[in-house]
Amino acid sequence: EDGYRLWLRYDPLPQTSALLSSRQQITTFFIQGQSPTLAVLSRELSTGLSGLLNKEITITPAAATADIVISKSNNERLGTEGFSIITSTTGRRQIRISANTDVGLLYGAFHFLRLLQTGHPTSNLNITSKPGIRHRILNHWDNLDRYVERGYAGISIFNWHTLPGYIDKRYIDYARANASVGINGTVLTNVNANAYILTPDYLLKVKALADAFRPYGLKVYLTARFSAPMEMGGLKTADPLDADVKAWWNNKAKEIYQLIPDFGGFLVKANSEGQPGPQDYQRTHADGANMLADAVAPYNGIIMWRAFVYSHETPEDRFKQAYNEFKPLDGQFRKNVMVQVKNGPIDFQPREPFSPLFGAMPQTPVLMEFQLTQEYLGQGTHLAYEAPLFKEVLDADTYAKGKGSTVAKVINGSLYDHPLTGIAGVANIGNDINWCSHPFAQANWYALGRLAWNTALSSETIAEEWIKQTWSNNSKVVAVCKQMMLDSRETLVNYMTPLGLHHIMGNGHHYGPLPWGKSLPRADWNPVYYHRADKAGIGFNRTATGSNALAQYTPEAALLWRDSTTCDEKFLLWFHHISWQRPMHSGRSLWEELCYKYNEGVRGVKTMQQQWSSLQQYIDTERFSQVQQLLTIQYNDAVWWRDACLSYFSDISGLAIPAGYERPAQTLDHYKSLQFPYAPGNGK
Ligand code: BDP
Repeated sequence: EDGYRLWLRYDPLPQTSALLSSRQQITTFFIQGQSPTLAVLSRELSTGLSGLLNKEITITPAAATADIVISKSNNERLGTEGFSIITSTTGRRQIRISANTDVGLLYGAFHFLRLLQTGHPTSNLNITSKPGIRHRILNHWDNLDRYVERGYAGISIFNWHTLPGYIDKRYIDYARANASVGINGTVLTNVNANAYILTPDYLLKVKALADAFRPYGLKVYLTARFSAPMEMGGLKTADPLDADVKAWWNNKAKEIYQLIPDFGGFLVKANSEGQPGPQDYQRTHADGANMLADAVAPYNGIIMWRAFVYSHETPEDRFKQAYNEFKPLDGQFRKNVMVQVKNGPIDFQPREPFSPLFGAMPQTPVLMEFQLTQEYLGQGTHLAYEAPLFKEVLDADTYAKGKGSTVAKVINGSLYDHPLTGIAGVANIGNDINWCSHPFAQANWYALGRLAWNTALSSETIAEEWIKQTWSNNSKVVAVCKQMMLDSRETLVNYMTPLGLHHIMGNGHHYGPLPWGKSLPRADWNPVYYHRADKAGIGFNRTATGSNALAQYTPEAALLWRDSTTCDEKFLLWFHHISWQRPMHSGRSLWEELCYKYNEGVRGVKTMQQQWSSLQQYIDTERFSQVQQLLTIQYNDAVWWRDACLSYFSDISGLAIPAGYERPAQTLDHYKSLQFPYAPGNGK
């Protein structure tokens, strides 16, 4: 058991009463019609059902005598991707899976397999389901040489060398896995884009992938390097208002759509971290986005234009820059443009307040960007289940149209009535045998798909589904793994960045603690910029007496954080510079609370180790040992984080670590001297 099968293992189910009745009930299925998607569906259903029910399941040409009937419906409520699953009892007892489209049927079949695999009785189903968000997309930060930026699971699964001639089985299993959780788009290339992907040879390779993915409802997108017309087209400029530049992109779009008629469109990172963009020509982000939007519009393509920008010159609080740049452009984008916003204002930290852009651009569809790959969350070695992080953001209230204007409602288009909606996850997938390196990291891929389908699902439900399919239906395994997963993110926050600390990780690679870091040329690349600890206190004052980033939120949303005495302590140091002596809700001083939290983090990892050990007899040896080894690394890292950070903050504040807590084993100088040459680089 090497983890390759992900959550689609289809091993025989345990003999519960629900299973016995499904087993009795199901022997044949019928599929109405024929298409590549239906062929995929048929294969999945026969392997899945035969495996789970441990008996031979066959396809039958006669609907009337089949136990499962898959057929098209004409039901407006289901839209283009929704499905219904109904156990009908009139006449012969049949399970009827219906949808308006083939891909809807495929989603329905996968859902049915999930129900079985998670132990649901199938004798009385009455389900209708459709996705709340239209574009549910993975963003691969994969370079053409297969190095994955911020990737911790091997090299890219996309092997440009052997494409288009060779279709690796992985591509198919990748598409299956995505379809099984409703992910319907994939951006194949890094946001730090390489123009070569747009050359005719590469486009043939992209076409081969698009053809392989199409039956699974998975559309292909690419990143567009803004300067491509110069680098590849020999033009003197990439000015978006220049007629030749527009013509170049129009022709490029035409060329792509001739090969790939359902090509999704482009994702663009422009004028950010050294990438070219419209501002190089004194044009706005809207000018740039609209030029590309016009090129793909005739083919129903979309542009996902990233708001992750921060200027090289502005000394302004980096927190504020995306909002300052994009808010004034609201209303200026074409209809097929979405602005893609990271969940928080800085950069995928273990905890961030939601980005103030959510809710602030009523006339623009705003697409959520989460990061599945754990750049700042212990990378490939730490167990960190991210659904609680995603949910915290989705459930946050922007108050943009009064109470209840959650980020989820911004994203699903309901708040401002936008039909174009999207959610993206920066992929954590590579060519490791088990795809994601850490066996538990697969859950983050799974969670993105499930939440994109339905933002109302709880982290608990998603964890439970995933565990049952990935590990076991055994109730002890489910209970223990679920607890581990649900606590894991808060545990990680505690040993890395408690109480609203942020961006105090190692330079460049972002692994391990570096709270003393101040060596980089830009102030806002340095940890000391973010925590601002001094003799008196710690934290970044973002209130009116500081950078006033809080003013970017609606007054009601800002109210949660504005007053340091009522501010949710989880976010305290995001917004306030606080005296070390300040009493916290617990009665401890801020300094003592910090010591307490770091120790809680270490304790949390120890608990996870014990929980995992208690499952040894229920888990296959290979995966058991993998997780066990990784938890040991995580434990040692948590101790390292705690001891390095507390040594440093103790030095700055002049306060000793209170009695009762373990002392750091080494001196501060020792922690400062640690080099970490093995950390995956930042790939720039
Ligand atoms: C940061 C990463 C960097 C990415 C950048 C981005 O450190 O590698 O290129 O975000 O999102 O998180 O563009």
